[in-house]
Amino acid sequence: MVLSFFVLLQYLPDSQTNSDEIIFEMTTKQWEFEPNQIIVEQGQTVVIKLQSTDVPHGFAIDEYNIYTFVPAGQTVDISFVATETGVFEIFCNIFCGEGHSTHRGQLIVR
Ligand SMILES: [Cu+2]
Repeated sequence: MVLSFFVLLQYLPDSQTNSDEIIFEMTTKQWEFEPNQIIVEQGQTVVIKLQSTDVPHGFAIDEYNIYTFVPAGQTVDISFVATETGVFEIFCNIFCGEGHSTHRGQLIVR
């Protein structure tokens, strides 16, 4: 009985999620993300290769607890599993100049 419960816990996540990985190349600059919208399927592992082409920026999605710093001119890899469906705001969380408050994008998980 204990054993079968343990086995169920071990295998349930695999049967419910899709293990696909999807990779995006994205740039960030004053004051936009390009592309500024990414669309993925629930359960996918999302990898975003994000390059800042000017000053330091941030990449944040509150609902996914993602807060990443992107140094000027560098590329960082951001990876997460898209567990929750919905429309989520991507925003720059590092002050980057006068248009900082409009430095936004969108993640759609469907
Ligand atoms: Cu910014």
